[in-house]
Order: sequence, then structure tokens, then C-alpha cells
Amino acid sequence: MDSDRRRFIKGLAYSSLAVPVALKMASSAFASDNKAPQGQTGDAKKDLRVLNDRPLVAEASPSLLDDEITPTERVFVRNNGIVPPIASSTDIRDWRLLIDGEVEKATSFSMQELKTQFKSYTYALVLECAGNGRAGFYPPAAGIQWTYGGVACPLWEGVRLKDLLTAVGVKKSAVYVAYYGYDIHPSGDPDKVVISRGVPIAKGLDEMNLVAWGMNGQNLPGIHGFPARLVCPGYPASVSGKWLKRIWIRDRVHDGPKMTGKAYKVPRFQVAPGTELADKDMQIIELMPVKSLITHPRSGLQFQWQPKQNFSCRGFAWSGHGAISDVSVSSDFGQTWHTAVVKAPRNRFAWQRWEASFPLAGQGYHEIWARATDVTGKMQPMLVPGWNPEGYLNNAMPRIAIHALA
Ligand SMILES: Nc1nc2c(c(=O)[nH]1)N[C@H]1C(S)=C(S)[C@@H](COP(=O)(O)O)O[C@H]1N2
Ligand SMILES: [Mo]
Repeated sequence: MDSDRRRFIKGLAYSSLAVPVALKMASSAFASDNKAPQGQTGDAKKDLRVLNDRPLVAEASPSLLDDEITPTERVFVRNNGIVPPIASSTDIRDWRLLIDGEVEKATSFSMQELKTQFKSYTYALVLECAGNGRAGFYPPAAGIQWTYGGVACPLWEGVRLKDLLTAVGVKKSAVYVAYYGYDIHPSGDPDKVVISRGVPIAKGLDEMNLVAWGMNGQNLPGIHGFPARLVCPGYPASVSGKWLKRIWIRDRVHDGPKMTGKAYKVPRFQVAPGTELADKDMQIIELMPVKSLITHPRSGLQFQWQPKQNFSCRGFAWSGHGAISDVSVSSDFGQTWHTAVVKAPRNRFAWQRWEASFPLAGQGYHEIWARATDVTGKMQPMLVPGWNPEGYLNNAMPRIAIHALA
């Protein structure tokens, strides 16, 4: 985009949104052509915006996420440590996934065994970082400043975690399913674990969880967890461990790195923005809230105003709590709403396509807002919800700006 147009679009954002927090959100949301500098993500991720260099964190702009199945090169990246050598290995005959802890028979599986001893499944599953949308919080939360793009819905292929757990025999004492990966702590210390999270055993036994070796019909890319990763949809993506080494069935709530303190936790009760909280007042995030994206058109679109023509837009909606019951779209700052057509999900935990078409009030500047509601009746809030110290779970309605030129 040339710099004149960029200034124009920035101008649009600034003129309409007075509150600093909104302005901040808008300016980042509007800078949709901010590409990753060459060489940081490799060619495969060249369209993503780099949010952190080392470890690599990169997100897609909403308009790049317009496919029902997210293309591999547009799937966000969130590394907490150093990508392990196994990620680029061409020979994984020695790789094993150990399952132990509260099980009848601790077992380690080779890739060959996973692929031949168990039925494989292919599902479209939403993976979303709990910090997606963090850039919208005020006072700001430290951490990766995700805007909209820390989410994707590619096709995953693998075996059911449930089938593996059934094969090894889960004991009655099982409370939590934890993972360990091969990635290396940023300090380089081989004894330090970067991240080791988990899910309650009931969630672990959900048949939609996969130990996945494939993404979009190919081997899992190195950066996404080759040779195998967990995919536990509906929860923060941080429970979907990459470069799997071990699944440890715990007799207590898992206490690995990034399970304790304030990591991936929100206050047990609503707090005023900026409140300092004790760790005991925080609880582990479980199901992710209802959310949506506007993937078409891209924010900043300018077009010739035509009085009798409907305006069309589309995107996706998803929720950790179940299917989407409604998506509505407004072009007048929420005064009136148009009901979108929402498609059924391809499978449980896949995102759902919505499309809407309606007349615009007239020429000029318009903001398109979308809001989704899930089967539990929860709707996306208009403004950034529930401030929390780490800036998780911002599921405010997505917005784009368009300009109908006279
Ligand atoms: N082993 C390991 N697993 C991990 C991570 C990691 O740093 N190491 N990051 C987690 C986080 S915070 C997220 S959001 C997702 C990101 O997955 P992706 O990079 O494939 O998009 O992986 C999760 N699994
Ligand atoms: Mo994450």
C-alpha cells in the first residue's frame, strides 16, 4: 500500500475513535498490510506480521484468514522457546511419545505405531492463543501485543488422544493430562522447561483432541510442532503442546511452567482495570469465549458509492462453549443490526462461516461491526471485556472501516 493511502486510512481511524484505547486498537487493526521482514519467518510465513523476533511470534491480518480451512502459511506462530532440532529432522525413527503417570501401562509410541495401531482422524479445529486481542487492553498488559490474528482453523490429522489414553489405561486417580515438548528454554539451559501445560482429565478424554502429525494434508511443519503435537480445541492454544515428547497423566492439577503464578489465568472475580491481584485470586483459563472475525472486505476498503447496491461482508465465528447461534452485523455503530447467514461447522470446534448483505445508509465513512452469540447465549461485548493483569480473552466485537466514495 502506498504511504498516501496508509495515511488516509489512519486518518479514518483517528477521526472516528476518540478514546485512546479504541484508537490504539483501531490503528493496529487497520495496519493490515504490515508484512514480516524478509528472512525472519522464512518464505512460508512471509505474509504474517512479526510480533516478536526470538522466540518467533507472528500473526495474520484478518483479511488473510478468509478461508474456511486456514492455509498453512497463514497459521499464526507462537513459540515460547527455541525450536528443537527434531523439528527439522528428516529421520524420526528414534522419536517416541511417552505416556506415563496415572496409567496402567506406561508406553512409548513411535510414529509408525501411532499411524498403524490407531485409527486416524482429520478435523478442522480452531487454535487460538489466549492472548489474542491483548493489544486492546487498557491499562496495557505486558506480553505479545496480538491484535486479531492469533487464531487459525487448519485441518489437523492424527490419532485421538482419547484412544491413546484408553490404550494405556487411565487410572481412577487421574486428574490432569500434561504435556512436555522437545523445545529448548530461551536461556539454552537443557534442564529448564519452556512450557508444560495441560487440561483436566475430562477435557483430555474429549474425542476431538488429537495427537496430530499432519496439517492441511502435509506433515506438520517444523515450526508448528513436527513430528507431532497436541491439538485440544476450545481451550487456550497453549495447552496444544508442540514437538511432543511426553504426556504425563497427573494425580493433581498440573504444575509445570506456565501453569502456576498468573500465566494463563484470569481473576476469579471481576476487577477494576489495573488492579493488582494475588496468585490465589487467579483461576486457570478453560473454555475460550465466543468470538468472530471480519475477513472480507479488508479494513480500509474504498469503493464507489452506488445507491441501490447492497454491501456484502463475511467472516468466521467460533466458541469453546459450542456452536454459534447468531451473528449480527451493524454499519451504524451498533444502532441497528442485520442478521448474518451462519453455516454449520464442518465438525465440532471448527469455526463457522458467516455472511451478511445489507444496504449502507449512504456515502462516506462506515464502520462494520460483527457480534457472535454462542449456544450458551453469551454474546461478544462491544468493548474490551474484563480487564485482567495478563491481558487474556479479549473477545470484543471485531470492526473494520470502509469508505464509500461519492
Ligand atoms: N512445546 C511447545 N508447545 C507450545 C508452545 C511452545 O512454545 N512450546 N506454545 C503454545 C502456545 S502459547 C500457542 S498459542 C500455540 C501456538 O501454536 P502454533 O505456533 O502452531 O500456532 O502452541 C502452544 N504449544
Ligand atoms: Mo498462546
